[in-house]
Amino acid sequence: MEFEALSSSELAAYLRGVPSVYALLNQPGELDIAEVGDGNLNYVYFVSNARTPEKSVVVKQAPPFLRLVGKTWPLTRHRMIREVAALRRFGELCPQHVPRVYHADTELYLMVMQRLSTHAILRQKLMDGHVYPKLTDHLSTYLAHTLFYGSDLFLAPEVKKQAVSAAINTELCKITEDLVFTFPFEDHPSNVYSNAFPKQMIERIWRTPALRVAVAEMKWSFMNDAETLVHGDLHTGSIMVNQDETYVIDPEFAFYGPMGFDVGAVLANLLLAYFSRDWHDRRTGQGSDDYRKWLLDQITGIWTAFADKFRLLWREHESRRKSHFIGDDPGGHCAEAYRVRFMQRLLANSLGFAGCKMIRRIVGMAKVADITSISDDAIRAAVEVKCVQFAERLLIERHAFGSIEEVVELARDVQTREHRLQ
Ligand code: SR1
Ligand code: MG
Repeated sequence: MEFEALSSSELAAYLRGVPSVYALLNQPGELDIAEVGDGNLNYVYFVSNARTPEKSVVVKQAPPFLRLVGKTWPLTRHRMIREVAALRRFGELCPQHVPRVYHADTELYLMVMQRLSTHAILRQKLMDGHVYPKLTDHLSTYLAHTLFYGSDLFLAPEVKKQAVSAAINTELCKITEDLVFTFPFEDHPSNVYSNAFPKQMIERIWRTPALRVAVAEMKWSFMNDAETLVHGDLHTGSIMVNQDETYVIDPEFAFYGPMGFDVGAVLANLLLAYFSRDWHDRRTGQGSDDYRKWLLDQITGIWTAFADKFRLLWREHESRRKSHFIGDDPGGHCAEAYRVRFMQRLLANSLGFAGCKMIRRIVGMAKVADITSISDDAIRAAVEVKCVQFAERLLIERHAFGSIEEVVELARDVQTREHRLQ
């Protein structure tokens, strides 16, 4: 049967038949229902009790196609099962930063989840120049807990292998393999270049061997390094915030992959926010350097606090149980030396993934509002060129950065200097 999105009356009737949800909504007489999905994949509804609107939930349903494109891009609806499983797992590991799933329906590929009614999508708030004092602490905690507890650093080998196989997400991984690592770097019909984006820059992306090799290495890592359960799409549109709380939503791309893929996504999207700042300052009538500095401080702070928290979890765990990796190690010196190497490699990987993710948002088909909302073609192209120049350096030089401070220094340099196209 052909898929039809649920009408409000169909959804209301359905929810009335789910006792736990009906109770959460305070036994509603009438429901207010609005379809609000602006993501690329699914339908999303806000549902609230018409009499007591604070009693409210979110319903998310996966259609059998990619919503961004429509029925000509079919997708199995199984992704909803993956998303529910990932939300539940991340919710166990980090409940303060993951919305609760109240109900999941494996026949309608639908879930009912916590409504974050006092929170907003981080991307839009960054564009508007808002500051979130707890963001660094919250995101670093989320990353440290989810990435550490899903990995072989914590799980027993047989449990980890079971978890890897249970999280296989072939279809959505293929989207990432194509749209993040392949199509943006070749002359592909799905690419979209902004009006004034220089042809020279497009050619440079296609024809710089060191860049293409670096991207191939990152793609290999994405496809082969089953290190932990990653969110898989952790851009600033997947993060909801207010002054007190931070939630990570939408893990339908979750699978066992490299830790740096999530860290890199966060860094990449903060960097896109940073490089597009000139325009948004102008648009919002702001214009102080303080906000640029705050964005760069988030990049430094999130990596540094993440690395500290991750190492702490690792050390604490090792103090209770012998490491799988080092074995007998009186004094713990080898374990400490291994940790230093591990974190250095993780930083390099995160930077490589960040580079791919920045370039895909500039030349690939799925873009971000930080950039697309720039209505002046010349300004947009100038921002895009800076993003690509910076991303290229991240990819090619990722092993040479000794610290996150060096990355931020480069960002400042690319932002302030007039960079000629070579
Ligand atoms: C075709 S789907 C495009 C993108 O939307 C998601 O948010 C992922 O980033 C995916 O690559
Ligand atoms: Mg999403």
